Amino acid sequence: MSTAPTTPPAAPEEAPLLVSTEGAVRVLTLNRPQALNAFTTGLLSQLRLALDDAAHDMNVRAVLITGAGRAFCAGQDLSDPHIKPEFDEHAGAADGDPARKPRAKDIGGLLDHYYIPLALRLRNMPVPTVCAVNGVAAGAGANFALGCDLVLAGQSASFLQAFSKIGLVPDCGGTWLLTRLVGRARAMHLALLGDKLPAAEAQAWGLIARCVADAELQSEAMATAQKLAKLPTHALVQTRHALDASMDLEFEDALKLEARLQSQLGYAHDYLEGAAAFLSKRAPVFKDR
Ligand code: LHQ
Repeated sequence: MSTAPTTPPAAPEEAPLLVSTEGAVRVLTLNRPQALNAFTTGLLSQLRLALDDAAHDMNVRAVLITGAGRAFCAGQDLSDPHIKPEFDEHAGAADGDPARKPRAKDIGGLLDHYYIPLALRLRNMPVPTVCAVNGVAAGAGANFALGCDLVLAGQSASFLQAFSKIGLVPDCGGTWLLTRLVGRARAMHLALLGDKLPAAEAQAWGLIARCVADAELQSEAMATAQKLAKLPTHALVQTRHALDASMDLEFEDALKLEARLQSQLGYAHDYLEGAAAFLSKRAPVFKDR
C-alpha cells in the first residue's frame, strides 16, 4: 500500500538563545538571525529559563542581553502557528480577497503564558540588566529591550512599536514603559504611527540611556555590565524598585520608602564594606545579592 508523501515536521531550532558567561556577567544572545531574532514560543521559553537560571546563580551579578546578526528582535514571530491566522477554506480564494474569512485565535493567551511571565521575570531580576540593541527592535522586541535597566543601542539600531500596523496595542509592558520613559505625547507618537525611531533620537528622547558607534556597542555594553557587576547588587536592585515605585507615590511616601530601604540596606554587608573602604581609602569588595 502506498502512502501519500508527508512534509516532515519542522525540526526544532538548535539554539534560538545562546548563553555564555564572562566573569560575573551572564550574556544572553537572541539567535534567530534569519527571522531578525523574532520571538517564537521556543525562544521565549528559553529566555525565561535562562533568566531564571541567572537569577538563581549567586555567581552572576549582571545580565547582558543582545541579538545575533543585523537585528535585535523583530517582536513576536508572526508565522508562529499559535498566532498565524488560519482561513476558512470555503469562504474565499486568494490572500487579500475580502470574502476570505480568517479564523480568530486567542493571541492574548500567548501573552498570558509567555510574555507576561517573561516581562515580570526581567523586571524582578535580583541583578541589574543591560541591553545592547544591535539593530532594529520592533514590537515586543522593543519593549523587552526597554524593560532592561540600562539600554545601549548602536547608531544603526532603531525602535518601533509595530503593533498599530497589525491592528494591536503595544504589549510586553510597552504602554507602561513608554509613558514613563518619554511622556504621553511621544508615547502616543510612537504607538500610533509605529514608525522607526533611530537610536540617536531614542537617546535624545530619553527612551534609552545611550547611543554609541556600532563598532563599540558590544564592548561598551560589556564594560557597563562588568561595572554594574562590581557594584553592590542588592542596593542597585532596590534603587530600581524605588525609582519605579516613585512614579506612583506622593512625595512624602517616596521619602518614607527611601528611609525604609536605607534602614534595610544600612544593616547589610555592602554598606558597611562600602563606607569602611571609603574611610580607609581602599577599593570596596561587595558581596550582597
Ligand atoms: C519576521 C518578522 C516577524 C516573522 C521580520 N515574524 N518573521 C505578542 C503576542 C501575540 C500576538 C502578537 O504580538 C505580540 C507582540 C508583538 O511583537 S506584535 C509585533 C510583531 N512584529 C512586527 O509586526 C514587526 C514585523 N517586522 C517588520 O516590520 C520588519 O521586518 C522590521 C521593521 C522589523 C525590519 O524590516 P527590514 O529590515 O526591512 O527586514 P525584513 O522585513 O525584510 O525582514 C527580514 C526577514 O525577517 C524577512 O524574512 P525573509 O524570509 O523574507 O527574509 C521577514 O519576513 C522576517 N521577519 N519580522 N515579526
